[in-house]
Amino acid sequence: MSRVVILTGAGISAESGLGTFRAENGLWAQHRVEDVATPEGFRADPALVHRFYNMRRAESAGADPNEAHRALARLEAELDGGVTIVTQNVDDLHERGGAQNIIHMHGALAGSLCAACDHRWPSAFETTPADLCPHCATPNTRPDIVWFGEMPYQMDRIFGLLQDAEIFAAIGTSGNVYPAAGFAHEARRSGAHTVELNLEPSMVVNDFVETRFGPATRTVPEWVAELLG
Ligand code: BJW
Repeated sequence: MSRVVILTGAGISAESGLGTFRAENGLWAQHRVEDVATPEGFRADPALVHRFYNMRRAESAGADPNEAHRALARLEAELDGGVTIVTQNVDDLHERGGAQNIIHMHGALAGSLCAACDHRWPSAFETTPADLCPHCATPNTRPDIVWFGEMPYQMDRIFGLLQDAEIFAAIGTSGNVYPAAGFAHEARRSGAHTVELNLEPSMVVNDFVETRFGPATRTVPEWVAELLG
């Protein structure tokens, strides 16, 4: 077995101390999604959006990868090129946990993007609306994050991987946000074994043949150990 595609969401970083989005006390309970995660919100109040992502960058820097991140890195190393992690997360805990083959489909806190010319560059730790784009020199710096209404990154590559996958796993994601929520359906239609690892059933649980419920720091190392036999 050598083609494993793993979709991760906020739940895999929850036990590292990073908040999820849709929990009762989650990020969307504290901030209106329209204000901080849409291009319209950014145009209306760029300072608020910069503050929100500066806070997220600081929280991410203060968090450490957990056993679930490290188990996926082990799987990737031992299956030697057969594993791709497609993460919706904008933190860098997969990288710091030792994984290498990672697609950040919703962007990354580590990146800045020019809203005027689309130039991308490594983000400063703290950003402001006055920051100039190093390419076009206009003050249109925004976080390189995929907001609602925007096209997630590397979709052609991801759909190619889903079509070829032998195993598709979704870890710690609620299945509320498309296109990621449709990946299990796509992979299963193409013949993959689909497995959900989550604290509770997601919105798309019926697209999975196998389910494992519990905290990611327990279920993911167990699942990886079984796969590696
Ligand atoms: C644990 C755990 C533990 C907790 N162990 N588990 C109507 C129908 C269909 C689609 C649409 C529609 N209207 C609009 C759309 C499109 C829209 C969309 O999906 N809207 C929905 C709300 C309906 N999507 C878009 O706009 C996307 N773009 C797009 O569609 O482009 C067009 C296109 C067409 C065709 C093909 C391709 C593209 C863009 C979406 C961008 C999402 N951006 C965000 C914010 C930016 C990132 C950031 O600031 O960090 O990304 S939204 C937010 O949700 C974030 C996340 O990546 C994303 C997913 O959240 P996630 O990770 O699932 O977190 P939670 O909190 O929801 O769930 C946590 C889970 O963990 C739970 O299940 C817990 O149980 C679990 N858990 N602790 C294991 N210890």
